[in-house]
Amino acid sequence: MRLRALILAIAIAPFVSVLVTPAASNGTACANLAALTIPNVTIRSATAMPPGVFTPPGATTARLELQLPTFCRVEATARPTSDSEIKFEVWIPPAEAWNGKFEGVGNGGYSGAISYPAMAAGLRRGYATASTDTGHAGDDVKFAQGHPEKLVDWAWRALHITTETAKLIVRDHTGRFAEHSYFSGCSSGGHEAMTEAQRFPEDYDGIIAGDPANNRIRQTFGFLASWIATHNNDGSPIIPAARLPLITKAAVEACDALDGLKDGIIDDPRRCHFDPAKLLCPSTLREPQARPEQGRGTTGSSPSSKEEATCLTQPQVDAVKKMYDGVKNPKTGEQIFMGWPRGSEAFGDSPIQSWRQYVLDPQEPMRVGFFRYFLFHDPNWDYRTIDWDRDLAYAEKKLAFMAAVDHDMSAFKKRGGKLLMYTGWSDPVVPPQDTVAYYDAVVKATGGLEKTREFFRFFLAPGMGHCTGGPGPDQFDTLAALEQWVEHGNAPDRLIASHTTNGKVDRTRPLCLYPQVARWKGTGSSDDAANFSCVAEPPASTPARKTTTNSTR
Ligand SMILES: [Ca+2]
Repeated sequence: MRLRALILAIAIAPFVSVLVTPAASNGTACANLAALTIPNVTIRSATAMPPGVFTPPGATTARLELQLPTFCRVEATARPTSDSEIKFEVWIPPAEAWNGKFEGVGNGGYSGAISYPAMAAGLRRGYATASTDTGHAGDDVKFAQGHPEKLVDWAWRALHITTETAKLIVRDHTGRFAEHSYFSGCSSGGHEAMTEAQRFPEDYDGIIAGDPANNRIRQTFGFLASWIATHNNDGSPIIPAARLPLITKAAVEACDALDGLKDGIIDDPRRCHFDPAKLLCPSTLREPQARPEQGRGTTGSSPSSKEEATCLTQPQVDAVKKMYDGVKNPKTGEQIFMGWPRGSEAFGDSPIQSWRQYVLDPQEPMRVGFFRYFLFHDPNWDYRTIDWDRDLAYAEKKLAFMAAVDHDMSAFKKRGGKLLMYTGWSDPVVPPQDTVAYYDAVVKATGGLEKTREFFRFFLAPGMGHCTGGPGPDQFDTLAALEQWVEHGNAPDRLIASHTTNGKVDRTRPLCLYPQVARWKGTGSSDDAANFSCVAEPPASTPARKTTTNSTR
């Protein structure tokens, strides 16, 4: 549309066309970018891409195909060390489509893949954009076995080098540096976001950190503790995956109304104290009387299969409690890592919408390779020998560069950077309580909430899972909000989020500026964001009320 307006303007007033085409490129033609001589960087290809379907390299299904406008595609490899092989791509819109800005996009898990869909989204919005594979291929942490520099590349170096180099390539092609630079990532991308803000505050003007896995070392200890707590000695899960929805249902029933609105969402799991013992099977309850010699959790009795579908055995109850409680240092009592919130047990069908993907389903503790390949350099290390005190201290000393947990964000604040963080209150992968604790610590180090909000704002999404999904509204435009903040000084007080079922929006809500919470005003549809206020304190006693539409999804 912008292009059409431009052509029209030129047609009407050709003699002033020079005034309306400031975006005309004075830079190097796309194909000629292959001749750039950036130190330690090889440009593998530079191609002017026609509009149409782009199939990401390695894509095996049509589902992964992307419909793209025309752009300049640059494929490159950076080798900052002899052990490095950091692949990245830079996509640049043509002059008339470029919004003058740059967006770096983040990765997931231990990555090993360029984030093509996120690049596509940036390109469609007019951004020049870049993504890296973080220096290796695939999500298996074995990549760093015998390759300590590749671990550094993954932890921080690949993204920083990609960012610096991409900005230069954009400049060389367009003839000018981008006016603003943004970074957007969730999960590991959220970790990358925090790394950039803390380690390289000059890289980005605005940063979006979603469900950040920035407390990476302790997160890995959390996965280990959770796996041990939920698996028998033979490696079989104590809690059958099929039993998880039962627990979520009971937790939601117990805590839904705490926020004054029965809408199928636990607004703040910190205020929910649902006890899974409420689900204990009646026959198990009778067990101590029948056979008092048998201890808790060791009973060999099994409730009838009919009961099992609707209740939990004592060992299952114990395992669920350990998931909620997180892991403590047995020597000092310190909370090593937060547990997972009530409501995150199973709220959807896919394994990542429950405790399955990162805790219950794996045959061994998730990311056990962290200990075997990064920390102890012993592929045969037995995870049941973990020393929660000394091994954690050793890990935090040896692998400190793998986490981004600095509370001092003053350098990013001083350079005028803006950071927008969000997380889902039902996240079963990165415990939201850890993200809350991190923000609280930054507030303390910064000198209070107001001073922190000047550059760092946090939004919690009730009922949202890991980056997306869940019964709560999970779609919101963080980039638009951040652009308003960085470019116009309009700091976001709320984000309007929507929830869709079968492609249709069936609920909108404000996500409020932490620590504010969204409260229904008492009139109008409770599925319409307009009928909610962001308030500092929840009302003392608001009677529970049914929603105006279906409350269970
Ligand atoms: Ca509720």
